[in-house]
Amino acid sequence: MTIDPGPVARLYVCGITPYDATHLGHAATYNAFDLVQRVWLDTKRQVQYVQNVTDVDDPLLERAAATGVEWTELAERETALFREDMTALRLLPPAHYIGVVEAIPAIVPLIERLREAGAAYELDGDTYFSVESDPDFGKVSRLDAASMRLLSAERGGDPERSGKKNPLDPILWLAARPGEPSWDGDSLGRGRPGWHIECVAIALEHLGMGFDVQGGGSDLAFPHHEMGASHAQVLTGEYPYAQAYVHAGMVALNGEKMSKSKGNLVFVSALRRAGVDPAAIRLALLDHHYRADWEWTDAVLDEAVQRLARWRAAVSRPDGPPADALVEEIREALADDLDAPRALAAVDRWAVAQQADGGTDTGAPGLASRAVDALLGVAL
Ligand code: 5CA
Ligand code: ZN
Repeated sequence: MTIDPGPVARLYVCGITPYDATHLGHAATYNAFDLVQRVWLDTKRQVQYVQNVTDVDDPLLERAAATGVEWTELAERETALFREDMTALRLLPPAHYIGVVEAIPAIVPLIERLREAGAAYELDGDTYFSVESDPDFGKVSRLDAASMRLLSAERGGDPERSGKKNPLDPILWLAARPGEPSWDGDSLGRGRPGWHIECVAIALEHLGMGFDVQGGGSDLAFPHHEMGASHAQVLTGEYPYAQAYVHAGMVALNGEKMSKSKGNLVFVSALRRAGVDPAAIRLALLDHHYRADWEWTDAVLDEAVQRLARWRAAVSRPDGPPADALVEEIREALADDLDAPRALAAVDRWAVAQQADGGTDTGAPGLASRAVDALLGVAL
């Protein structure tokens, strides 16, 4: 797929649900979109990058209740840690970092408009979106009905609930439950928003329809990005919601997708505390193509640590072989569907040549180092 934004590129990346620390799966996904941003900046575009934080949601409320912490406190603590981790990994921050709770006043009127348009309906006080109201429903994930149904049940939907028009219909507004936080929803009554409409409200407010890239991990293609697209397309009567939906592969540990619900996690903050250089963590992530599913192992990190040492040794020399071609190779690799592993291989070759016969270009180590920093986010 070719993604060719105008002078102002618009990027929305789904943010974390802050009930636990950032693991390497999260980091890999945000690393992928950081590369997107760097490529756009390098090609002289401005970037409007928006990210949300799902600071109220079922798993967050459950974790808070189970650990006896206020849900707001848990969300604040984990969001702060996420931001520290992202800074340590040198991921460029979004221009707008928006919490769902602060977006509720923008979410409510969108749901009301969907209801007025006949695209939403009430069920025992809750409000659902009717997927059949969008003629383009299904175009994001291109899945068959059976797969959609399966994934809906796995990923926060409730296809088994009776009374729904279509089992896939997602919740827009959940009526207040005892003991759970709720907000004034005007004509919707007290309650809290459904997951997909949250991201839509934030994206439409800060980017508008037809933005360039909606990003996230591949587990968000359905239902999250599919439903978000439908909500927005029905709301505005425009198509598409995003020009491209870009999904990063899943990082596994011990043969299974790293996930907070399974608990098979390696945390960025734990590695940092153990003294691992964040630049090595980033190199470990960069050594996998963003679309690939891959497995985190100690060997992956060891190789990255060694590579970082080799690169640092190479750029610390007073001179070396010319690096202009290297800069172009990195650029070309990233322009080719963000082929970061190919970019790393190019730097490896330069570093090997540097060690082998030196070279006399006194500007080369500095140029190589600045290119690796600017294009790959790794400070040497
Ligand atoms: N708050 C929602 C998005 S609005 C959410 O999915 N939060 S999350 O904390 O579960 O995930 C944050 C991001 O990390 C998502 O893009 C998700 O697709 C990605 N992600 C989660 N687990 C992994 C994994 N094991 N490998 C790669 N990416 C992952
Ligand atoms: Zn989202």
